[in-house]
Amino acid sequence: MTLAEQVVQGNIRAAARLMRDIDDNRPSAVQELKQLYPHTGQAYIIGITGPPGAGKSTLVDQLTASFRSRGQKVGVVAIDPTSPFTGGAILGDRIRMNRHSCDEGVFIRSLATRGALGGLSRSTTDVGMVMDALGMDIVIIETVGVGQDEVDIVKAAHTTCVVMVPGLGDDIQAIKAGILEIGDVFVVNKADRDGADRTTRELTTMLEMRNAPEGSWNPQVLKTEAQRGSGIEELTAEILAHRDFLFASGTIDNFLRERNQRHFLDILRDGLFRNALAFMAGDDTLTRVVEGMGSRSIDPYSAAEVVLQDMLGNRARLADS
Ligand SMILES: Nc1nc2c(ncn2[C@@H]2O[C@H](COP(=O)(O)OP(=O)(O)O)[C@@H](O)[C@H]2O)c(=O)[nH]1
Ligand SMILES: [Mg+2]
Repeated sequence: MTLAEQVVQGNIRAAARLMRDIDDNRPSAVQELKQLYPHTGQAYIIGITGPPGAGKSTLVDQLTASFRSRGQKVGVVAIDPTSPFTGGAILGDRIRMNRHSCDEGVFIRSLATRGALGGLSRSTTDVGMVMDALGMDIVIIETVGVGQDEVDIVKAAHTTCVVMVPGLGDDIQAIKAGILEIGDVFVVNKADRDGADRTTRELTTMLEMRNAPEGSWNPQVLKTEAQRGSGIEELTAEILAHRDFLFASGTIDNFLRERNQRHFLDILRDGLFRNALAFMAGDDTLTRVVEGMGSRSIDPYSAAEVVLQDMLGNRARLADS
């Protein structure tokens, strides 16, 4: 039996092996993912993003418990963009999630690596698909909301929760509009700290100032204390309300179409880039281009066009530029 077949049958060890192969960028993983694909699309994906230390992992642990008590199986993908060798945050995640470690209905995976090719967003999608095919009803993706990679990751989630903490003060103004745009639910965690109400008010005001189109989802700002588990039921209910909205409004169709298009284009971009590198590996093109650029005898625009034309072997299909 292939790994994919075993995963579909609910084999947790096979899932873990396939995720390792994905991490290691093994070509065999792609073959398995092809087989897995028809069995995906069932899980509901929740993205949790926010600055480091906001309490995301603690919140994920509480949400996991909350969905488990509703009889749902939960997969967790925790992404830490720091070096895989520091281990700190990941170890922390493991400890925080420890109470679920004997629960067969919970599957936790930390991704620390940032592959040279494909990127974090690709491997997160792939790992999420394995959890989906394994039969997890809910897949929670925790990511530090800093860069474009992370924004791309949460865009793949059905519901995205942006986690903040009190006392950001004026910094809250510095939060990129992009973060406001991607949030379906906003959480002010550490509500036991001073300034929680103020942060909640500021966030609410910022959200109200957006010109959201008529009939679109209206994100709420909720207060939680992840450490003590307060506000978690309300948060779960809000996530489920957003899910209901997606389906009842038909927004889900557009969302899925856009997500599938991004997924395909991601893979295509990877493939093209890989091919270009492999194509140039056969000769000294790369060295010649770089040296030519140094003496300004070659410009990178023309060089890239030539490589693409040679690689694709079809000049007519390339757009004029
Ligand atoms: N005071 C307070 N501390 C919290 C709360 N939730 C989490 N923490 C603590 O904040 C720290 C960072 O939490 P963690 O979940 O690792 O944050 P992450 O980096 O966003 O994943 C830990 O020491 C948590 O125990 C809370 O509601 N109140
Ligand atoms: Mg964390």
